[in-house]
Amino acid sequence: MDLFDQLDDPQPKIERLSSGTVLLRRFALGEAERIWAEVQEILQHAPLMTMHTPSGLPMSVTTSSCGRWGWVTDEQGYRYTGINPASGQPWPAMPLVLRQLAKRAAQAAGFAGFEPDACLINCYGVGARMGLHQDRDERDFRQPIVSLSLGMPAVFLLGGLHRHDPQHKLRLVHGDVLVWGGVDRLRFHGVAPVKLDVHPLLGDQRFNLTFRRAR
Ligand code: MD3
Ligand code: FE
Repeated sequence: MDLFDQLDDPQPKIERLSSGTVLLRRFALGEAERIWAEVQEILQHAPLMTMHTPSGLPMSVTTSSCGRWGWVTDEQGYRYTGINPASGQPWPAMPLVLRQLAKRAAQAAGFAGFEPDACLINCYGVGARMGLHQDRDERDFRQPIVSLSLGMPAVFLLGGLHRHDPQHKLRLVHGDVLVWGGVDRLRFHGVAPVKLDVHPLLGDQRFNLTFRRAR
């Protein structure tokens, strides 16, 4: 697979990368402005925050959540909570346009009946990254994860089921949706430091929304 083929091609295209991993290129492009407006509304009620890993290190990504459950990390560990620790309030509801996008993407990737109850919102400025990790704070690993990229491009690192397995690089651009499930659900993954490539809608930011079934 060529990392930089189809650079900025606006045409939607479905690519199965492995048995449980499907890249829906530009799947959300037509709705991206509406989605971005919803994200900004959510962030009015649940502002982005810098969270700390259980070992006390600040993450370079700032985060918020919407939906019944929100993902948090602090000295007590990684987990989902029903209350935003910054406000003491429940997380904002997951807007219909987001929930339906996630369901349609999961369906298109072969995971019918996906009902997300959590949406983690990650914001990357220039230089922000996410180290190699697995997503294992959810209860049922038979449920897939749907990820939507908005704004500046990023290079996504897709490893295997073991930390030192070889990694593939994948360039994700505005409107791309990636769906993971089945045998790929516990693959290690991360994001390389984001480079400046100003986006017309989001400016010097990259947002990633991950839709999950937490409980
Ligand atoms: C592969 N976020 O929030 S989402 C995360 O771009 C996270 O912000 C990245 O990894 C981001 O946990 C990438 C794509 C993703 C999500 C879950 C996965 C890839 C995955 C679970 C298993 C394998
Ligand atoms: Fe992850």
